[in-house]
Amino acid sequence: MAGRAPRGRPAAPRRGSAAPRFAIVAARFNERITKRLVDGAAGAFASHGVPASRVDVYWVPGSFELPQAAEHLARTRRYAAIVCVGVVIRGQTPHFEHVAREAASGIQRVALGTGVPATFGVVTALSEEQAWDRAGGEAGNRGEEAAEAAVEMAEFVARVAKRGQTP
Ligand code: INI
Repeated sequence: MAGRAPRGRPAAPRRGSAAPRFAIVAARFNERITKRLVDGAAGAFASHGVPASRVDVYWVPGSFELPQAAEHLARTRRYAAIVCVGVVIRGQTPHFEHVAREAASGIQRVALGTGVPATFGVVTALSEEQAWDRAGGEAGNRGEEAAEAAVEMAEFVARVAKRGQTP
């Protein structure tokens, strides 16, 4: 059953050099669908008051490479959070499970290992139709949801750092 991530409290936008910067890492495999996820993520950032000039988009070959790129970006300490988007479709490859699993666990490992939130906007679908549904169709947009999560997690990290305690 398709579900959507619940929306969190919107982060108050900050202006100037203190305003947070975000990265979107996008997998080129199934590029036409992934572009919709990038658009969804960019739209969510805009709706939270994050200007496009503070969102950098990076493309990598496939979802397997998403954690590698996210790790490099996280280590720069330039980003408040990193959104990873990609599309993995079963049937296109016998290594669907490997790609999907490594993308998911690798992205989580980046977040836990660096302390920079890295969110999962990877569509894992049984067919191309299902993938479109999750990229701005009937079942929402995983890129948008991952950007929403990134804004909320960036806000969480900033609050904890400011107060020195869990809010
Ligand atoms: N990468 C994807 O993002 N989605 C897929 O569906 C996919 N399939 O089907 O193979 C895919 N494979 C490429 C993989 O992510 C790597 O780029 C490749 O194995 C090189 O490391």
